[in-house]
Amino acid sequence: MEIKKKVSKKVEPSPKDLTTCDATAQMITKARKDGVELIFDRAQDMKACPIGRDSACCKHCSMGPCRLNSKDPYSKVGLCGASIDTIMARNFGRMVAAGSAAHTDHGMAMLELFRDVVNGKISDYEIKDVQKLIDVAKSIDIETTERTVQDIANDLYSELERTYTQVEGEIPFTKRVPANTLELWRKEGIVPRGAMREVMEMMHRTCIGVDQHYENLTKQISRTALSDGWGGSMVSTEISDILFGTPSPVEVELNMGVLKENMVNVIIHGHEPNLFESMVVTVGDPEIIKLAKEAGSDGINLIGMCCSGLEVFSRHGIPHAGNFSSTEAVLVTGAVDAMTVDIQCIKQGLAKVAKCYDTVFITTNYRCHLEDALHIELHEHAPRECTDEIVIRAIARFKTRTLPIEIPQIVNKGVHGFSHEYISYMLGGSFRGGYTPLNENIINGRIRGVAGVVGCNNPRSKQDYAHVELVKELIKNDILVLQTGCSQVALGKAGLTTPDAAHFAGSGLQEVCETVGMPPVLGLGACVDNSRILVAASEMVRVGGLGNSLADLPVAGCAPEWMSEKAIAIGQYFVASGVFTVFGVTFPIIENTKFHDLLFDGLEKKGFGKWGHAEDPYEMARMMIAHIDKKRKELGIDKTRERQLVDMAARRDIA
Ligand code: CUV
Repeated sequence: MEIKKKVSKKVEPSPKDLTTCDATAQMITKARKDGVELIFDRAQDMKACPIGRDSACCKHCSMGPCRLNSKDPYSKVGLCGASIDTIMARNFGRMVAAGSAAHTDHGMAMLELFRDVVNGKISDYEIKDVQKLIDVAKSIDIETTERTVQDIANDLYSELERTYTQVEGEIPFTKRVPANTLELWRKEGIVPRGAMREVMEMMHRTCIGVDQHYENLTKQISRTALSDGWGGSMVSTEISDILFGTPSPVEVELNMGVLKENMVNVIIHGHEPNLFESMVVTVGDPEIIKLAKEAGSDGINLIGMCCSGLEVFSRHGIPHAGNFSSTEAVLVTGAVDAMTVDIQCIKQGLAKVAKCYDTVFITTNYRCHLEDALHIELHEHAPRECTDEIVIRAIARFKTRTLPIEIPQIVNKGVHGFSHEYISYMLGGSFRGGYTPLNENIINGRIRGVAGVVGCNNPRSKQDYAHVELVKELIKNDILVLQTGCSQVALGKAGLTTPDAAHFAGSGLQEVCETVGMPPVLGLGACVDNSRILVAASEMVRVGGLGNSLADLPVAGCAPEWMSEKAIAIGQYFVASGVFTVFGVTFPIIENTKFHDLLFDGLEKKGFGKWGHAEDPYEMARMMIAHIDKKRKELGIDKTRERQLVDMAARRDIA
């Protein structure tokens, strides 16, 4: 182990101030002892640039970078004359373009895999969920009666390819958008044509000297984001379900205690489920298991992290070790024999921490290489070549382990894997499937509304704290919470994703949860699976009684600890779809500017959703509940009800 002693210049904050995750805190302490630097340390050393944070800086040409005064934003303009609104809107647009591109490129990779499975070029994967194939095909008007699976699949491929490559017209999944919402998009000229076109146009329009009106830019910002939510991401979710199976609820184990000292521990971190699916086959191979046992282990222990983990833990019951802020910390255990990464949210810092603890650190995707990582590329026509080699290298590392191992002995259990199809089945049963019971319970007030709480960790705020406190407040106030991404890992670790957690909910939501046997917090999968929330919300409109557009629903969204450009793209497609969306930590737009007013107020007046921002989770809850109550009132289903505060005793209880 090459460990360099770090000379600490300042007093280090207590690990308990950096995270509410006890396992991560334990590993921060160990890393400090070992002299190993983690993201938490870098967050102390590197202060965020205040001008960049406020988006008051433009570096779209070499006359600058131009820096405006975020305290007095209209006092200056850039060299070309660009105003603060233009600069912020362009920066925001590029964040949306980058985030949308990430989801969309991932979705396109899944669709290409599907194409080659269907045309027989790839034989290691197959169509696992034929019913889902038929349902998705029907939803975009593909004829399915008396046709072969092959024929339907071929048509589905050609239709969905338009999501990406089409240059004129509307992307296929606009057929799922409630009529009034779609009408608004058409009126505003923001129905996505194809994701590639929208991202390209967004980049063009944000170049020096092109679109310099924040209102016009905002239209393309929405159009680009919608090509992600109703396009790239939605295709990714649907195709992954068709190929690997639609998730259904299963009890899974979370937290670092899922590592086993006497086993070969292999962690998969990233976003694309194809590698993971092949890895499941590898670790089940008797020959490979034999090799692991010959090396003196009790077997191979496959574990997921971040969104990769969320894609598969409900499909295969594979344990999950933690979310974004814990990916370096887990290596500090010394127990990880190999960590493989593919795309997105892969910290470059991982390579260095892996080196300190002799973990084999492997990149597997041609799009994502890192210095100091071993690259073993996954080729979908022969995925086992990659996954077998990874496990063989992990076994070799197990055999030569020399470092002391410290695994935090914490394992939490949660029920995860709720697809929008399962929610329909669960609430109505096979006799009366559908969203009618959900709508009825919202109308009768047992459920006050629905919130999507999603997104990352950000070391600028205490890990998991805002996720957990916000969700506790929401369920206490009878708001059903749907989750994706790192947020649901936070809630899983906090024990709120079990049916038993129903007693932390308000009496109405509790009653519904107990009748159905469901948790008050439903984990729906990875970030791309936010599309499941869009589909569920559209079903709520279709079933009736809650208005005619997505903007009428008593729902709200939140990413309390966001950090990625992907989160901004997600937020914008929720806002453009009609949802009030609150972001925590920080927001890259200066208050009291015209662009801020448009995003935080003006869009709602036009019939869209709007943005909100707060750093405190209780304030986020207040804003979301107030919005839900406003929508209930507009629908005429409001009853006077007091907001319930979680008192200290109840909070301790939940923790
Ligand atoms: Ni795609 S985008 S940190 S892994 S949720 Fe987690 Fe989720 Fe954000 Fe990344």
